[in-house]
Amino acid sequence: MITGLDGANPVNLTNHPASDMDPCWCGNENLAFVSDRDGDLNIYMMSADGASQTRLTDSPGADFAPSCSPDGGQIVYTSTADGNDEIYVMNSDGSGQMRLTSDSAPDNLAAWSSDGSKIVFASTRDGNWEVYLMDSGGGGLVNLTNDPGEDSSPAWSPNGSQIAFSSNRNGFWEIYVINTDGAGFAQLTISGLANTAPAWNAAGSIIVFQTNRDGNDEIYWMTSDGSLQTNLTTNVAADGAPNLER
Ligand SMILES: [Ca+2]
Ligand SMILES: [Ca+2]
Ligand SMILES: [Ca+2]
Repeated sequence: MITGLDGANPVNLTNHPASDMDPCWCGNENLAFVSDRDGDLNIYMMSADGASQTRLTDSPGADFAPSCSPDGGQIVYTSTADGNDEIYVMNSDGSGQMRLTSDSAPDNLAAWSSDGSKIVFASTRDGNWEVYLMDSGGGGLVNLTNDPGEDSSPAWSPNGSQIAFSSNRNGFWEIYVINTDGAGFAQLTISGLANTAPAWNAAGSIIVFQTNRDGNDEIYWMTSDGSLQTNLTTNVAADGAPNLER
């Protein structure tokens, strides 16, 4: 689905009987997405009007959670092709597929920094879910969250200085931010319910997220300091996994 920030006029782009999910902008004209239409989960690309749907991966495992590089030239994603969730990178035409992580724990939900030099992802390799940074070539690993609670759903701010993430470290899933150098930690939501899947707008002024605070999953937006928390979707069905055009 594509909608305006006021939630008006959602458009169904894929309209396919298989499950299509995880949409991600690749530049302003193309979207990567995930579908099981060919039997198992693979990553596909289409233009923003839904045309030219092309399969990029063909692994025997599940390929999912695509995130396009800022220049649109590369996609980082998760694949189980080697037995557990690992982070891979490929060119946006599907060529040059390369594994970046190698750990028996799940590694997933990867996203690029605004300059394309680093990748953020989530992993349980240190015993519980943490948010990690690494160089785009797979080196330079840093555990950014390092908390006994579960920390996941990392989203990089457009200027590259902050990571928004969701964590249950205080008993409920809430949205937090932290600077990429580990300073500037702040809790943005205090709802006592589930708040997950944060995503930034292009200006870095707004964070959209998924919450069940109104009784079912809705998409909310707030300013990046946590104020003005507002419902964007307002319907009784589940709405999830927001992703803003950059
Ligand atoms: Ca696959
Ligand atoms: Ca792994
Ligand atoms: Ca943790």
